[in-house]
Order: sequence, then structure tokens, then C-alpha cells
Amino acid sequence: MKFIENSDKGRRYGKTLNGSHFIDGKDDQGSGREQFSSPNASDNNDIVGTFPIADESDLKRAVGAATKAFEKWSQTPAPIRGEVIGRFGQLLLQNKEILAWIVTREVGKTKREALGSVQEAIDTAQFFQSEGRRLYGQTVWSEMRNKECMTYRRPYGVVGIITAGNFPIAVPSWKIIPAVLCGNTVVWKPSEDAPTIGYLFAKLFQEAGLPSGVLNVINGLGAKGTGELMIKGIDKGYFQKFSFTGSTAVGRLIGEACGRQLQVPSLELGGKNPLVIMEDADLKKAVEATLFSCYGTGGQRCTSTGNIILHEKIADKFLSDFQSAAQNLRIGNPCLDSKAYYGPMINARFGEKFLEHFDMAKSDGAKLVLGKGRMTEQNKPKDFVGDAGAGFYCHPTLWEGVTKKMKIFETEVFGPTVNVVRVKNFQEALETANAVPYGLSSAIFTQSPQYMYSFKNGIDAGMTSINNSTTGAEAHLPFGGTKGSGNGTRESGVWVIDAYTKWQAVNVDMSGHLQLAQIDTENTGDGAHSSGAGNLKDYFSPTWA
Ligand code: UN1
Repeated sequence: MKFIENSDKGRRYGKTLNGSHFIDGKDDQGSGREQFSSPNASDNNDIVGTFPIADESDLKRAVGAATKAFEKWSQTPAPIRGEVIGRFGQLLLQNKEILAWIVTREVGKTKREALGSVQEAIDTAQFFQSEGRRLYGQTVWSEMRNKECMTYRRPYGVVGIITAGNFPIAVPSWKIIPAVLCGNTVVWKPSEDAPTIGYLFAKLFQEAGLPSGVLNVINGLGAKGTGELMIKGIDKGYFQKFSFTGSTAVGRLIGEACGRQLQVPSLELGGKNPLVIMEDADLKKAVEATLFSCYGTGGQRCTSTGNIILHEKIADKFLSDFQSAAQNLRIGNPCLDSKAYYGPMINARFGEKFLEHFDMAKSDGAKLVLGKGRMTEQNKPKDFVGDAGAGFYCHPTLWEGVTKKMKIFETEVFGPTVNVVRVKNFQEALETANAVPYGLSSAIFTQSPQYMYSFKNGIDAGMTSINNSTTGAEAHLPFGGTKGSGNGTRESGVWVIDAYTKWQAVNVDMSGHLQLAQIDTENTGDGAHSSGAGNLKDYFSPTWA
């Protein structure tokens, strides 16, 4: 790996990686001259890595390498593919601290969350290592004698993958690991906010024994950049499957393009996740969990809570405890303060977007109870560690008096902000929880088995927590949403295997003569099960007999 002089003269954070694409098992500087750099989210003076921007010819080269590698990789026994993934998991584990450090440095996650997000990739590798020894098909009875039937899972071919910056190692692992385990090859564009961790991911996978061309990484920007070229590549027939995590708007574009190719993409999109607190909830636990649900990761998870739905009986008490806890959150540069509760916005683009919601909520008529926008040296919290102006740090924000009719109620805002909606009873809570155009995750706090039961049955969401945060899905359970949150595909666990394989039904006829299905079966037309509808014969024409 090559490094260059870091622009952060204090060199507090480490070297700057002179990064590249990774095509056909080799570092590749690409054909274009354009470069971009990935700054430290918490301190923009530090550059984590610099990367070339891929153009159409780089993309084509990556697709060519993946297409070529597919021939061999798809025929490699699945248990051997699983072994490579197992070794990759071990390498991730051995390098957990350093990878977590890069996640913290590049996207500003706190230490415990960065370690957790690397762990999520390790968990995924461990799960799919042994899935290579299963990847079951079935043997199935034929309706005729001396004939047997069976099913096989077959890989699609080249998978195009675009991922977001907020989970730059966990979410790529959810896609890339099962895709290659199933025998596909991959062209991946990591988020431009986290290319360094993407590059290290690919290098470690190679070290684990992944053959050249099975995973190719190309870098660049999203809109009007390499991401857009990838999406255009769907119509050019570059990919046999596409997988995307990001905004609902871009997900729709990908869905349209894949629809034209008669492909089903995997789409993990936005959320406006409801968290209900009923009158019988354990309020202490609810406050602690809701705090993380809303403000953990600076609210930059697709599973972060968007609306707290409060039973009116406990609303005042909950809000006063929640508000004072939120006011005392320790925020700062997580590279320098390992105890920070949350760090900066991933970058200024996320920060500016976050600030836009203030006008929306105000014109809706919502009441701002907490939140002062962007932090500055003048208005940062007392225990803030770091330079507030060197990243894009935002104050925790809370809106009261929000109703179902407001735009802010249904618009996803990535960042540390949440709305409060008061309700009178369970029915109203459930209706409110379901009234958003998304259905990713959801949560209820209650001690009542009846509420728990009715909530999990009535909520339209892919994931539901009972007495836990809306965030924090585990790596072996199905992850994905309903409505605007996705197209019904799921990541993780055994369920994701359906996304990266197509079924083939095979029949083998050993009878020595032609037996036609439905026609030459033994029971056809023997009338043994006559239902007495004899008069139907009146409709029959003897000329046909
Ligand atoms: C995302 O924000 O895209 O469930 C993924 C969670 C994490 C993954 C979030 N395990 O919050």
C-alpha cells in the first residue's frame, strides 16, 4: 500500500493512503486524471485517502474482469468459496481495531460503534462461511415413475453494488459476502465518503484467497459520477443483478432500469422509523433506548428513529427526562474522545441537508424544543473535545407538536433530530406509526403482552423491536423494509441467498420412453374422484371423443 504526505501537519491521525481502484486483483489508477480525497469526518484537515475517479472505460474493465472471473468462480465448489469467506472473517477479526479506527476516522463513528460495525462484517463472514457447506437445493418427487426431480441454486453472474457511507464496512459485507458465496462476481462502488475502508476490505478479501476479478472496486462520486455510470450500465447489460443501499429516489431509478432488464434488484432505502412509548412502559429504559435510537450515530442510520409516538399519560414525564438526557450528551471528535456519544455528520453534504429540515419543520408549525443547528466554537457543548469548526457537528434536535399532516412527519432527515407526536391510545399509536410512506424498522415500549402482540401484527415494517431501539438489527436476521423502504428483497441470514441465486429445476427421466407431464400420469382422467357433477356431460360434444 502506498501513502502520501498528510495535509494534517500535526499527523495526529495517521498517514494518507494513496488509494486506487482494485480491478482484476490489482491496484489500478484508472484511465482518467481526476482524483478526489476522503477527509476525516471529524477534522477535515486530515485526509484519510485520495482516490482516482473511475470513468466508463474503468467501469468496463471492471465488468470485463468480473465477467471473466465468473466462469471459474461459479464452478468452484461452494464449500471452498465458504472457506475463503471464513479466512476473510478471521482477517477482519485480526484487524478489527485498525479497521474500526479507519471507520471512525473516515465517517466519524464513535469507537464503540465503529468496533460494532466491523463486528457486523465479521458476524456476516462467520455466518456465510458455513452456508457454503449448505446452499441447499431439494430433491422432489416427480408425478411419474422412474423420473426424479431436483432443484439447484445458480448464481446470476456479475453483480453491481453501490453502498452508502454511514455503514461503510457492515453493509457492503451484507451484499458482497453472500453474492460471492453464491458464486457471483462483483463490481462495487463504495461510497465516496468511505473509499479507504472499501479499499482495505477488498485487499483483505484478496489476502484471504479470493481469486482475481471476483471482487472489483471502482471509485468515484455518486450523482453525475461513477455511481451514475454504474446505473447507466444496467441498461447496457453490464450486470445480471444489482444491489443498492441509499436514498429512495436513487432506488427508484435503479428499480426502473432493472425492470427494463427484467431483473429484480436488492434495494435498501430510506426510513422514517416510528418508536411508540405506551403508558405502561418502563420509562427509564425507554429514555435510554430512545436516546440511542434517535441520536446514536448522530441519527445517520437508516434505522434511526424519526417519530417518537408518545401516549399522552406519560408524555410530559418522558419528555422532561429525555430532554435533559439529550442536553447532556457528550458530543465531539471521536478520534480524540473515545467516550463521545456521537461525532460529526459524515460530511458537509449531510450537514447542509440536515440543516434544511429546520425550515421545513418551522413552516409546518412544529415547535422546536431542543436544537441549535450546527455547532461552532462559540456554541459547542462544554465537554466537547476537538475543533468544532473542523468537521460538521450538529446539536441534538427535538420537535414537539408534530402531527400526521406535517411534511416533517413523513420526510426522512438524516441527522440528530426527532419528532414527538402525542396519542391517546394504542389504536391511534399504531395508526400514527403506520402513517409514514416508509416501513423499515419500528419499536414499541410496553409491558403489556397484548400491546406487544397487536403491534407486531399491525405494524407495516420489515423490522420490529419490542422494548429496544429501532436500530441494531443483527447480522443473521432478515434486514429490509416495506413501502418506500425497499422492494421486498432482504439482506442477511438465509434470506439473502434468494437475492443472489436463481432457482433451476431439473428433471431426469430414467423410464426409457417419453412420459409427458400432466398427460401421461397414472391418474389422469380415470374419474375415480367423480363429484357427481354428471350433468356437465351435457356440454360435451361427442365429435371430440
Ligand atoms: C443502515 O443504516 O443502512 O440495524 C444499516 C442497524 C445496523 C445497520 C444499519 N445494524 O442499525
